[in-house]
Amino acid sequence: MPDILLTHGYFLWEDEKEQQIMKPYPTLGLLYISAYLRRAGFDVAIYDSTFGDRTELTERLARAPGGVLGIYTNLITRSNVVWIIGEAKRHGWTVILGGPESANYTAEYMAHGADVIVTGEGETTLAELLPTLARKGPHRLHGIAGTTFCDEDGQIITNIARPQIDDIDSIPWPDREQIDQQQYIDIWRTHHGMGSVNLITARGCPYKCKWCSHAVFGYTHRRRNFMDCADEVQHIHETYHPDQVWYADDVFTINHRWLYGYAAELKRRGLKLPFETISRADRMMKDEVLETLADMGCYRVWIGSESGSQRILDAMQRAVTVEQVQWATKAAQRHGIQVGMFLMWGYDGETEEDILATIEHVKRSNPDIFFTTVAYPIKNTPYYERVAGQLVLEKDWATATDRDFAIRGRHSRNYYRQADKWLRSEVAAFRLEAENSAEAMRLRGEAEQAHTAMRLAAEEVEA
Ligand code: B12
Ligand code: SF4
Repeated sequence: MPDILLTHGYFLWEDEKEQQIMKPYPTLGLLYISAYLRRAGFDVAIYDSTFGDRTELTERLARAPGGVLGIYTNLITRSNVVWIIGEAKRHGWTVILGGPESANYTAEYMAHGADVIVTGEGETTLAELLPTLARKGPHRLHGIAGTTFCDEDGQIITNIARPQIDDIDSIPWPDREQIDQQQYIDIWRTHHGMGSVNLITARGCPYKCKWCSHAVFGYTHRRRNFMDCADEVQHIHETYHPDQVWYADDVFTINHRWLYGYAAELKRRGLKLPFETISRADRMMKDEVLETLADMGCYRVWIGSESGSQRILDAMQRAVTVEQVQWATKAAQRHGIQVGMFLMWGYDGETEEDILATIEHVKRSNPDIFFTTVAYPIKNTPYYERVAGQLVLEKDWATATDRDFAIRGRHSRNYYRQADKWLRSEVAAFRLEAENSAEAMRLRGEAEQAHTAMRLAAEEVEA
């Protein structure tokens, strides 16, 4: 039996929405943990639930009762994780949780059977925790920094926080050999013509956007040495032959000096893999940065644009201006890089005027693609604290997610659906104006209808 079996609660074959999109990536956190623990001499196995199913996982737990199971948790997997905990406990396993979600709900997860919750980075904590668990069991873990557990009297004990790993270059690369990385690439290739592999070049983000969860890395920002990143990309290229990579960093262009050094190193090695990534407009405000990205093979950059109203951006503490987003979008496109934009409806204080400002902003920026969401409060974020008094959760905690919170007094979901239609029709009409004025006019009519429907829905509230 391995010292630890790692898994996560995401099952691709149960997710009909994602099966339309088909852009799965492995959970890097588990792969990092596996690599670190194996290097330290532990025996680690991974059950990658992305391509697995519940029966197979249960069989695995039943086959070797009494082991240690580590589960990655995030916002959308709560009900699955609760189910896995139940199965694991039924077969006598000790359950450790980690990742951004369990850190926010330690008491709730423990009430559902979890033995230990790890907060923050998992590598060093697990390396200390596993031998202690084997020696003392799950109720005498006093002093193991970064953990919460239940003592012999049934008291929940939270140990001191563990300092973050100073030198992230000391951590080995993600253990991609432990999973079927090829299956991810094949799915991408079948559905998008391009096989893709994800990697990160940094941990954490120092910005303080109020709705963003910093449960794992706090507000630190630690970058890897660009030589080591180039080695990893070269290894990925030579081992898996993907057609592209995805830098899953929070803000890929945060450090320009690093970016130039990294780009030069990739160039020196003749490595030009197309890639997409996420950044912030204010960290893309130089042609040199965009030229470098394009030169490296960047074909799409995603920007959290959120709102076209400066008032709302400021309320979110985004630390960016509407003009910066517009400039960065146009400039990236000028350099041949597509821009994807994330937008958010319904942030605290948003008015119809702000919604109109967002529509005008999207028209003016004209990104290649944009996605919208209705703002939801992730536990332990400043946004959550701000609306905490208005939150209503109609589902049972174990089957809900933070996305299911209704915010008392906020406009209804229908209101934001209409706002979304208004935006999409306006932008589509704007894009067609020059070449197909009849279709543009039809779309404008649709936009007007949606706007009217939104106004009619203005009195409907969420809870
Ligand atoms: C890339 C990314 C995505 C990608 C791909 C996800 C993937 N499979 O790789 C996409 C775009 C698909 C995505 C989607 C979503 N994401 Co996302 N995503 C990220 C991002 C930017 C990087 C993830 C990553 O690779 N991190 C690097 C690794 C090393 O860190 P880590 O996973 O946290 O792992 C460490 C620790 O958590 C811990 N640990 C992890 N697992 C375990 C297990 C055990 C047993 C232990 C002890 C420890 C442990 O140790 C690890 C190493 O130190 C993070 C933010 C971030 N910087 O982490 C957000 C983040 C995880 N996403 C988030 C959200 C909200 C979402 C969505 C719900 C958004 C939405 N509205 O749809 C969806 C959910 C989709 C899904 N299927 O999970 C939130 C989660 C908040 C929360 N409380 O759960 C985050 C934290 C962003 C944020 N700052 O708010 N995401
Ligand atoms: S939204 Fe992006 S920039 Fe803002 S704090 Fe989160 S990761 Fe950082």
